[in-house]
Amino acid sequence: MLYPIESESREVKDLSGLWNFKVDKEDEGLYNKWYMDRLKESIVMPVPASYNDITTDASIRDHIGNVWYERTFFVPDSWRDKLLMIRVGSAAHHAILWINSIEAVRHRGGFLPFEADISDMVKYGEENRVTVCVNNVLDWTCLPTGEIKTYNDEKHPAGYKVQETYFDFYNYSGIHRPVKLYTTPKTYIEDIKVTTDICGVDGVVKYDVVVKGENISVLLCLSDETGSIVAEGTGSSGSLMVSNAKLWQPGKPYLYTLSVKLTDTSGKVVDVYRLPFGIRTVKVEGSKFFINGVPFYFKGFGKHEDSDIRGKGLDEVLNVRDFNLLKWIGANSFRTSHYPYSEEIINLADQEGIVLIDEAPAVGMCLWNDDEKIFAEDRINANTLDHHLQTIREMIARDKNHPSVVMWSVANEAATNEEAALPYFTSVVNELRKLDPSRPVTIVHTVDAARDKVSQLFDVICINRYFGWYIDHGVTDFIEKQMDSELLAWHKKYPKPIIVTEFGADTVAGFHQIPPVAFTEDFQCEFLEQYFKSFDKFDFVIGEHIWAFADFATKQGLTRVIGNKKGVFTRQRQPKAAAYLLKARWTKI
Ligand code: GCB
Repeated sequence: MLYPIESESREVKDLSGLWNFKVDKEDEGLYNKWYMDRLKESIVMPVPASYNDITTDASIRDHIGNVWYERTFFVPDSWRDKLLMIRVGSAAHHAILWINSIEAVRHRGGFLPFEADISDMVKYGEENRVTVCVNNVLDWTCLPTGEIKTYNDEKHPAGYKVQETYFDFYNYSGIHRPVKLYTTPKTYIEDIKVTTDICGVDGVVKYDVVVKGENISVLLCLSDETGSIVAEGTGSSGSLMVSNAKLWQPGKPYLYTLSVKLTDTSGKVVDVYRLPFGIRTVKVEGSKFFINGVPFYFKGFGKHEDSDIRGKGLDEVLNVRDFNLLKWIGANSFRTSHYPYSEEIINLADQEGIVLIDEAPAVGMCLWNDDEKIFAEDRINANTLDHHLQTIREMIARDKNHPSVVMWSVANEAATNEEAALPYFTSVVNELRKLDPSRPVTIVHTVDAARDKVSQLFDVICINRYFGWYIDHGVTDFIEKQMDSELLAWHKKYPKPIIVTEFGADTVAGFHQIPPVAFTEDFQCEFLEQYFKSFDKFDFVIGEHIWAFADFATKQGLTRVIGNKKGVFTRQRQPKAAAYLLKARWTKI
């Protein structure tokens, strides 16, 4: 799936802005066909943004079910002989979209784009209407998984409903990423796939172009950052050589552009798409992770798409700030915990040379209770797996060409100690490797090595550990020892590279105490230092990702005082004391 761009043959119209919005409190909109007409008694709502924190009304923030968005747009007459697509960057979590009352597309899953050909639904040279019904209910048939709990007891109003989630971030909802209209010619480039290799000092660029239409020739032209042409070719698949290639390297990115042109039998150019990409290789060998043949050590964070007021809505200002902070602190990577982030963020990572572990939205697959199974007929079952496989396909379709994406993560903290987790993740990993044999695959663990049943499927082991926080809370003295024995146990069972993808302590900015106690900035520093003592002993530890980059919103809970405070930066993206400690460490490694 290609990102919508402009070219001499393509136009893009961004429908971001203020839309009409209505909460479907009685769940009647579908039944009463609200999409047939303008929404009545709507309020104004920005797109892209989560709707939860924008109004002052708790019943909107906490609504479980459908909400409706609507706006009008104009389609110029000049688009009449083109293909017109509508593309939603993401809508959390499920959506149905109508154009002028005609259903154009439905989609399940809140973190990946979907699109539809609406050429035959719009009125050219006139005003049109787009209506989107967005639903935020999570159940066992989708990712992330969740369940609705309904109370029928004397302590609650009859039928009182709660959306139960098993993950630790606020269930922000709404249209989170831009809605765009884009045109292509009727004969067009539907997809491009690029994989790269290095041969001595040269780069090898293998490409596959999917074309919609017949009697068409495909021309390829590869140019460097100065715009100079470095290779040319023809045909819908093949490979191009770039002599003396400049590699895409962590911290030193270099992007080439592959221009794909379609010409008709008379030689006239029909469609043009320019794809930025980097030449680089990734490989796991022994207990090392190589980028371009050089061992790579992951320094960075688990993050969230999260900020004040706009929740999970795309915010380019915030994103650029985040990348500036990552560079300032000496980080080279992050994990898109716990779902695929916006394409705009991944584009930034390509441009800024930040390495990504791209994670599927499979989070909360653990009940933290040994007496109950989550991989079970009435919970994570064949329907969940179908959706997981679909999500993997969509994630790879979207992100396959990004040099910054060096590894896929199939899930965060699943109950991989359960028997049924093995066939489940075997299917997921098989699908992933079939679609993309070029990248290593990982899973992020909470279980311990002795109980894990799935890690033989993966190239890299990722573990999240909270010694001194959820275990022996407030005690930093044994962290090093606890971490040592944990790492050695994993290494003994699976001699593979290990990244510690989470370790962190809630820290309220401005709290200080000496000797340190939990929740102070002093404690966060002392805590992190103990982990580093352990990591630095083992050469199979190939990375440290602190939880978390910044403070973020969670559901309300006894352990969360207005959100999770494990950020090294505040939610407003200002440093806590630990940021200086990390900067000192990471600029040296
Ligand atoms: C974890 C989860 C992460 C939580 C974190 C915490 O293990 O992967 O989503 O936010 O712990 O702070 O509890």
